[in-house]
Amino acid sequence: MTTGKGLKLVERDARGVDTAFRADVLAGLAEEQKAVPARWFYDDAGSRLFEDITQLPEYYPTRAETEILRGRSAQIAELIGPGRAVVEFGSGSSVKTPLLLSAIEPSAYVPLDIAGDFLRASSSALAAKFPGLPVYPVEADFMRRVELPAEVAALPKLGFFPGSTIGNMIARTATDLLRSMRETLGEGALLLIGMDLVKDKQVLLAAYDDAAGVTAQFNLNLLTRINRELAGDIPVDAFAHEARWNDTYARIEMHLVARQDVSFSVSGQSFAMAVGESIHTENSHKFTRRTANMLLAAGGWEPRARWTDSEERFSLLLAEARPPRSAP
Ligand code: AVI
Repeated sequence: MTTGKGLKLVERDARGVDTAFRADVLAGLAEEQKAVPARWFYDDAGSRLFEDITQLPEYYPTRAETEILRGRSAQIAELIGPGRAVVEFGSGSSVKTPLLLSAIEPSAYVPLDIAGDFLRASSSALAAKFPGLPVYPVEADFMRRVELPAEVAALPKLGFFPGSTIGNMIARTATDLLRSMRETLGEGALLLIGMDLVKDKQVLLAAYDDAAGVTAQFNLNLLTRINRELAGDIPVDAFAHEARWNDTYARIEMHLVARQDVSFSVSGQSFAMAVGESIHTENSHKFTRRTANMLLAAGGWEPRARWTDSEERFSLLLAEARPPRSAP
């Protein structure tokens, strides 16, 4: 895989198969607790289903974070100040990104995303909304340090990572990402990051297992994608969506549970599952004020400010990349 402007990030074999997808699926299905990384949810159908999830009555994070960005824009702007290059980790949402950009008078906007087509489409929509703002999309894997465009090199930076996407990573990966963000943005940079909060288990379970079954479709779509792209014959109807609360790690887990004994093949390899066995497809960690601060600190970021929505369901944190201290 290569990174950088204009280079292809998805490696495909002679038959057009995404080799990283195949490697992750085959390795994950061979594990005792079968697991597929959540990033593979987002093909076209999966991305559309995720958009639908954000509109569900049970799925509060998007509304809660938007409420914070709208209601606290003056305070957020005062702490961030004008003239920063906003570097968004991901293509940007059509609602949250404009709210931030109109609040803080930035001097440039740099969205980073591995999915080039999506990046280009959302960047031009945003450039049309903010005609005076220079937009420099960069097609890159932001899990590693990214070379930012020369045009923003001298500008102070603000990283933006909304949605509690950090919660989809285990602590080690989340720490690595925060460190990479620090390397990408440089010392003195600020980071505005969304982190979903620990709350009543029933509220959390409903958010990940909605009455209309959209989250179930989102989860099951992964099997449809595997069948289509990796020559699989998984009997999708033989699996059920399940959301579980893991109290040890304070996270919602999504699983696809076999409703009967099943055997299937993917890319020519055979697998079998007994009734009740599952494929673990996602973690969504939930934070407290302290665990959020601890994670930020582990990644080299000092917490500066924190806002929550009126029902204290979701938090938005502002942190600063300070030089490491050698003593307490
Ligand atoms: C993208 N991410 C922050 C979502 C979450 O809440 O963990 C993905 C999601 N999975 C099921 N519903 C939403």
